[in-house]
Amino acid sequence: ASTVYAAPNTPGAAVNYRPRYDNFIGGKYVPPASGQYFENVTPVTGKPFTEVARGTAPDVDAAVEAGWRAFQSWGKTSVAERALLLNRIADRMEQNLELLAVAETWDNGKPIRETLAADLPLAIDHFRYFAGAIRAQEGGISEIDHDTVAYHFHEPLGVVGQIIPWNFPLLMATWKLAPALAAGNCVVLKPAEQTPASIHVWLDLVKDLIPDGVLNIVNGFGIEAGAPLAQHPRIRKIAFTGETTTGRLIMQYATQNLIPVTLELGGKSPNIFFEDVAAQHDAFYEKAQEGFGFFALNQGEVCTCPSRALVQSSIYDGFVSDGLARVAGFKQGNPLDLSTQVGAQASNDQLEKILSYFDIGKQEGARVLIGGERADLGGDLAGGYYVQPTVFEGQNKMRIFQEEIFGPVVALTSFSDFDDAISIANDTLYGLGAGVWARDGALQYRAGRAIEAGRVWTNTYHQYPAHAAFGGYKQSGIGRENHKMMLDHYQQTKNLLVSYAEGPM
Ligand code: TXE
Repeated sequence: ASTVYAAPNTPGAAVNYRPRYDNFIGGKYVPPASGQYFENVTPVTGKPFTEVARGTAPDVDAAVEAGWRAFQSWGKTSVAERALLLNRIADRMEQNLELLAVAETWDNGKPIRETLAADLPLAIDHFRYFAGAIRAQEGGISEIDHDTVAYHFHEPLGVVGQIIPWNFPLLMATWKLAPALAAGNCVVLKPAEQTPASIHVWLDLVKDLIPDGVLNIVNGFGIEAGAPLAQHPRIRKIAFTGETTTGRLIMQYATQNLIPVTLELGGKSPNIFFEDVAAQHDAFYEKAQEGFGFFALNQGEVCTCPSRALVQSSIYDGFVSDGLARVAGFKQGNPLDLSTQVGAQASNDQLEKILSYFDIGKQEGARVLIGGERADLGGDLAGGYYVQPTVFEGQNKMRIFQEEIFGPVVALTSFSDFDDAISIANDTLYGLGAGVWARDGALQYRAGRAIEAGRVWTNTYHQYPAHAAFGGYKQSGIGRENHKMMLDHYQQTKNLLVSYAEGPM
């Protein structure tokens, strides 16, 4: 018998949502200026479970002001104090892992085995990593001449804006929050309107640890709350994760105030299987097969989803038929069931977008090798947003190969040789992730260097350690997340140029 976690707000539940969440400004929950709230729906059943403040420009103003008030002291705290805050947040999360995992699964639809094993542990480690990174950071001194010294200090930016997507609500918030707070900034954060609730469950757990105004949360829609935040004349930086077209808008907003932007945008990542993978049907071959199946991880709602599979023609038939058998074995079902591997898409809009790409793929002549329909799981789940893991076979000029679908869908094609593989891989607007599978070391290296993407996994995929740089080439974004180099995006350099000479210059 498998373990099924109780749904929130039912007997035995690990977490109970409040019926309503306000904005969080200056250390307090504050009703929205509009007086309006919007429903938050769980993708597991398609039913509303709480309501959330519908924030607008006046709420953003109040949050930015609260941030600046807090910055007067937070910006001058010792690195030890900031590291301690991050470590305490991590500890609190670890003590409440199950609660947070159930909250995240309910809000987003992703399987509980993922939230327990990946989303939450990665988020916890992220806080710990930046607690360590900030303590180890050092400035620099340039000796200009015997009596003259240039000191270089890292100073925080001030109040920064952060706009979060719905595919990894807690982890994406953590990716942005941990470095920003470590560097001494205050934050105004806007969660995605599809998944605002788990962040409030998290906030309820940690808010007593955070000085008032250091973290402010304004809920709401992109145009009503996100745009006023990104355009606010008093924020010093905007960080965004979401669609490439929205990223373009964010950059335009940022030009109004000439502030830096970091953008984490879409992808159409190639996953390339060279022929030596199938030289033996051993553990390595199984690992490569697992890598092929990763397109369905997190229901494909990952910016680095390996959504294009490129398999060398000499091994194509056998490799693909083994891959399809694996996909057929994926267990799709109730996301709160510990044995479920594929859960629900995060929203009805996303479900409809994926279904429309099923039609597009079929119309442009791609062949459905498996899946290709909405999944009807019946019972309580009948109203949820479930899609069959799907493999399309076609060629790289098709829209299903060029446009981000953000579902458990892979577009599969073959290649003849190395040059063909690289030219297909790079024939895309995007450049976020890629996978290379090969036994030959020189082949791995040459492919990794030739692919235009910020992260090339080699003989692995979907690993997200805190200390490996992550970010896009081409239209997949600007800047990096993770790794201590991320601190550069949240700090500015103060140079003190001092003469200790007694006499005239
Ligand atoms: O994204 P948006 P959506 C891709 C994925 C998905 C598609 C659409 O392909 O199907 O984008 O998703 C806020 N000013 N990704 O429409 O609009 C919005 O409220 C300021 C890839 O949800 O980019 C939310 O908080 N903010 C991706 C956030 O931006 C605005 C993750 C993301 O929403 C805004 C998510 C505006 N004008 C979607 N408009 C990834 N890279 O992982 C929207 N927002």
